[in-house]
Amino acid sequence: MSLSDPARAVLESNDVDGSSTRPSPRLYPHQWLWDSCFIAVGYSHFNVSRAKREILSALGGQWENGMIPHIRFNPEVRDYFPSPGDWGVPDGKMTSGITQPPMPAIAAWEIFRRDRDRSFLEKVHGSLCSYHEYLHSERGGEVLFIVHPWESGMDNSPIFDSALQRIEVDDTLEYLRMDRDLVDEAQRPVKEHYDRYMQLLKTFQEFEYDIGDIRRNSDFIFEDVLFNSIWSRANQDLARICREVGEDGAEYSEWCERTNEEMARREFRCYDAKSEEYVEKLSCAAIMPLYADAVEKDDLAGVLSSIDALTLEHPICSYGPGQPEFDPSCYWRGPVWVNINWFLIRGLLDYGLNDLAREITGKTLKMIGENGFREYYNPLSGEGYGGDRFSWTAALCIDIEKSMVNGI
Ligand code: 2M8
Repeated sequence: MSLSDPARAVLESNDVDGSSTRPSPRLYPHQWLWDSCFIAVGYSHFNVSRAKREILSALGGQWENGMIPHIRFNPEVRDYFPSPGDWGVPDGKMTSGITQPPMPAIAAWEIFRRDRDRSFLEKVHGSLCSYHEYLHSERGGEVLFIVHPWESGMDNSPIFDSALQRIEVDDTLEYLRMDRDLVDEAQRPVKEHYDRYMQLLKTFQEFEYDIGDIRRNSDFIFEDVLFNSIWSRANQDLARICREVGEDGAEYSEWCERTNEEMARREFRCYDAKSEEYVEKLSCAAIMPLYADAVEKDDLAGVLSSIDALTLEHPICSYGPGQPEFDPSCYWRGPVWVNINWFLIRGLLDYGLNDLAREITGKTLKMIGENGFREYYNPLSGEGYGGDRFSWTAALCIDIEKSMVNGI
């Protein structure tokens, strides 16, 4: 039985106002950047104008300096933490003060592939370019740094543990978490992590969101392979968008090349830019260079062995089993996430590794079919955790099912 119909119902039920979607009804009641990009990819298969509105709404939160924030708050919803007040961003904007993996150009290109509507690209092109200019000029150019684990989207991945440990927490820090009341606490980040997430928000406010000052003074400055692989791929797609609207996108293609070269030189390892150490832990970030087209065809052995090491009964783990921090039920410390499987499937197809892509596609759809549209899943049992009726699981399930039908 097709999963696309129930998936579509999930998306429609999480719709807020005809132009933005909650990642999940109670746990995440606002609009998140990369969630909306995945959601738009799903919508592009059955309601392309709704897909466009999702992206336009996410871009609507863009700051004057080009940064696109990772959350756009719905002013009518009060029960999510941290609230706009906790972020204290300049000019009282109703957004967070950090970004997320730079997916908008990728989503815009996916939408264009469905209906070839150039006027949509013309509408988003300026905003996408200024976002990429911001990332390039403010976040390090070739390989970008992130200033908070939330920017990676893989919030409590053990790859961030030692960088976070450096952060000293004020005695006066006080906050109330909502997520503990909604899902099992054991499946969420621990207090030690939340303290540090919140301490970073205080640092941002202390430096009035000036990224230069934050770069010099904050204890968390991290160069993540997932974020950078998406950055690379987004530059490829932005170059294509530029060509469609009659502009020269060569600069973005060059940025993509340089990021890929530098990631390869670093053997695709994440880098703690504060301690100046490579992170040797295996996480799902390791598969992302495939999606960025950053791996030479002759050098595929390394990434294939990472895929193998991340594969249990239900592929693929967000963090490698066998390492001490692996936990099959805790958020980004082991569970399967459908967006990561989607990147992997796309990357494998781009490299012509169709058998493995087909195998992972089949297992992903089976896992969703048996366990529902959950936020994340146990890689051993397939049990679903976290938010239910999770939007990006539904959206990407539609896309994955389509690629299956189209004959991989
Ligand atoms: C999770 O992150 C938010 C903070 O941004 C949270 O824990 O409350 C992450 O899984 C992130 O990748 C995702 O975009 C967000 C909404 O689904 O939830």
